[in-house]
Amino acid sequence: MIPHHAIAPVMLALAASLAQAHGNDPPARKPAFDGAKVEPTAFGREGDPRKVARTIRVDMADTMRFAPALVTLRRGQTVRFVVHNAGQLMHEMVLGTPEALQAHAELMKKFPNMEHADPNMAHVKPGARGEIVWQFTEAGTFQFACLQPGHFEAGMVGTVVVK
Ligand SMILES: [Cu+2]
Repeated sequence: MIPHHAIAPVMLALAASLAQAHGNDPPARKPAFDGAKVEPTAFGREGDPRKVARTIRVDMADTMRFAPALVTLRRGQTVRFVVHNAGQLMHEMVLGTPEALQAHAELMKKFPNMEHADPNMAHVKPGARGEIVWQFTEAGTFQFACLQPGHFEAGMVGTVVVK
């Protein structure tokens, strides 16, 4: 039998790491831009903050809408989205293909506290603002969505057209 005093510190450490992985802690911080680590996707790639050609303010509200809900860009442009949350609820802006966002929304329903902090997303607390710097390397029609459980289904989706 292992004495209790030997187990307690282990249990505490385990509880602390679980509390970090779940719950309502501040969302994990995105690492700084590293060009060597950028992975291309069907809708572009993480943008270099030094090469931003355009800044677009996006407002999110508890009406489950983005404003603007339609953004038109040129292929190759690096854009900084400055994402404001004017609501009382947590919101987020996640860029992707319609298919990927749909799949991600399904996953969020199953795992509402799922931790994710990728370059294509900004989680924004009420009254706060976040940022996404993204280079749209492919022409096409893409989307941005709030994947907080129920928000996507309520219509919190916008469109990015890259020409
Ligand atoms: Cu939302």
